Amino acid sequence: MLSRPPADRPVAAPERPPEPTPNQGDLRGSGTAAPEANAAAHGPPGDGPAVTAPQTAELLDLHPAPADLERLVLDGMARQPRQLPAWLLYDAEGSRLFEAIGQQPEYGLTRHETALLRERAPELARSLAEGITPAPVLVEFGAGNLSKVGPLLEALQPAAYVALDISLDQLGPCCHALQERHPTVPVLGICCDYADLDQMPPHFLLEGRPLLGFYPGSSLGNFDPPQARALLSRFARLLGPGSRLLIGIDQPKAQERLEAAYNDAAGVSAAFAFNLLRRLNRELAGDFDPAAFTYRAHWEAPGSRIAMALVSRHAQIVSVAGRRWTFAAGEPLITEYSVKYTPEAFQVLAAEAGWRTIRRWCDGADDLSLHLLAQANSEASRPGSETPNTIQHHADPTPLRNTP
Ligand code: AVJ
Repeated sequence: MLSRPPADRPVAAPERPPEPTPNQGDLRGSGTAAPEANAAAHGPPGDGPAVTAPQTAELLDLHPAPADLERLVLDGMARQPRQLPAWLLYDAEGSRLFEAIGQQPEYGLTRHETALLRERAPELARSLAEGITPAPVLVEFGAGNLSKVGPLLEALQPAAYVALDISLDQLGPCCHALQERHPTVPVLGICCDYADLDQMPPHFLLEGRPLLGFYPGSSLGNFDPPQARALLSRFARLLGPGSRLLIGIDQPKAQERLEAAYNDAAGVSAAFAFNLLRRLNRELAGDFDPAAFTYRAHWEAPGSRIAMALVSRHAQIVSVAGRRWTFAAGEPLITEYSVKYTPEAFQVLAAEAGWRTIRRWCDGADDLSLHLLAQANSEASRPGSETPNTIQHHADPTPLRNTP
């Protein structure tokens, strides 16, 4: 576990707007009031006063301190095979490169999921919020550039939107831009690592209202199944009893298609991995020579995953984080895994973390799924009109298909 940096590192924190719900006590945002504090009052959609002033998104920075980074890298380099946490890929340049990956023809995940979210937003919002009162707060995990949540915000009109992400460079400007586009929904951005989730500082937006989770992009695939299970349990604890979670999951498909998606012809996936070496050189006094590595992404059927690695071209010694490390010729440094789940396998994993699948939506080709989960042991997880495990197909209502 990361030792958490102090919780009070506000970047910009508008004053808490007047809250219509009881039971708020004197909970305060962990930030301090910014001079340009927003004067608008917010209520649940429909019964709040009109917004009269432009909003400023609030930002909290809980990003791991450099000492934590160093320890993570030391741990990762000492593993066999060497493997670094995938979120290290997302510095400012890495976030930019990941956006570019989403535009590569071979990589359909971002495009298809975004389209599915846009086309199904009203239905998704209805299912997410059914029977939930008062107006919920929508919490997005790994929100990135916030490019996916727009249609859901419009359809759901939550009491607030909280975006968690590891990259503050990206989160800050994107939160402000989103706040401008959605002036009636208070936006809070929290820069943190998932290890922080169990010790979130109290914040009024995360108290006193039902929380709905949103985790698109199949980012769960970066974790191995035990870690993924632990993360889903952590989400359950953060969101609280009765909450729901809408999660995007990429599915297994033909090996050639999968490998092409992570080896795009333009070389953006490779550049994304190589950027990690530049980050290590810059932030942890590394001396990696990118030319001494090649990028490789291949399908590992037993783990149902793509393994992405930088492979040492020859025997070499590299310094990073104050130590020297030998690489044998051909030795990999794993930059990330991308685990793919069949709908059935994902349901099992989710159930082990206490989540019941209410519905699944998929794209026309059934390449990826959006699963709506509810906490298994809560009353609120059983909206009367929904049949458990209903599969909602996007384009054609063929039965659930077994993917290779
Ligand atoms: C953000 C983890 C979903 O695994 O498809 C894409 C990351 N890395 N290409 C994925 C990624 C290289 C992506 N996730």
